[in-house]
Amino acid sequence: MLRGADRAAAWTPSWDTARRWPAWGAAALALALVGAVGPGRATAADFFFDSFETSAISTSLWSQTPSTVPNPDSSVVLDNSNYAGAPAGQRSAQQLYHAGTTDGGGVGWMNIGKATLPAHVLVEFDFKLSSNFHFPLGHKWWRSMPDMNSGAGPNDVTVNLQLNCYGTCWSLEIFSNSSQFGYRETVLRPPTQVSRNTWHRVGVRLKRNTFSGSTPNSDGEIEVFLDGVSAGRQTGVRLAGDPTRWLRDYWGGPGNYTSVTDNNPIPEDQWIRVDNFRITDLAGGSSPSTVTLPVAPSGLVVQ
Ligand SMILES: [Ca+2]
Repeated sequence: MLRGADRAAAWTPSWDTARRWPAWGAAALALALVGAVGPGRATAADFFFDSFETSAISTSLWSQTPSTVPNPDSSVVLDNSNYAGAPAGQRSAQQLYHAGTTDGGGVGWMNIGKATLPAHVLVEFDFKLSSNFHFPLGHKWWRSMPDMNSGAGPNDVTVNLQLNCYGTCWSLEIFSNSSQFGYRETVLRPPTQVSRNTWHRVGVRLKRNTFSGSTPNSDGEIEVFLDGVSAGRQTGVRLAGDPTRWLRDYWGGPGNYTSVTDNNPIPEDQWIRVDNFRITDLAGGSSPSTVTLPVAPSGLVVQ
């Protein structure tokens, strides 16, 4: 098993975008086999983590500043994630969606007004859908912006992860504003398969583009994972159009059920449970990422 530092370093090899697993070229294999002995190796660290083991959604971990409005459809329930390797516990968070809903049902735990996210970040959470879960055409699963109170400013980026196509594709959507360099939209839409009544883990990796002075370079990266396996990745992305504006506020799980476009309302009450919401800083630190990268074969000699 790759250790944390190795996992973080393993982000750098070139991935085969046509396959679900990285192409283990000689350089990548050598990188995996030499271990954490190289100089200047990037490491990973938790930026945020909640296993929802408190009796109610923690107001110290989750902030909806300036106004905290409890969502009556958000709660903590006795159902701990049993995703492989998940921490032991008893509880998870639940978002209830009522019968008849065609839109709305926003997640009731958000972080607003706290620290800016790392420039290279992995956001993951375990989730379970009720056995009667009815997939809409589109469903916003995670959202992040620099400032959710003010909305998207003229130099802000908005990131949406949606479970679209009636539950058969992810849609990772980057809306990058720049008053100076124009608007840029990037959509990554890999196919997926999400089963009900089973704990899964979804992940989103975002690597902010660099800048030449104040000019944004199109060298950012975005990626979606399901159960630790890359579902799709895109390079050459402009996420930030302004070096002073980056993601800060975010949801803690799935929000709006958006079936208003297909007039296909929820037939009966259903829920999504979330556990082990984790944000990992892939640019620095020492804690391991929880995305399971392929393990390099042992006993091989790299020529
Ligand atoms: Ca838990």
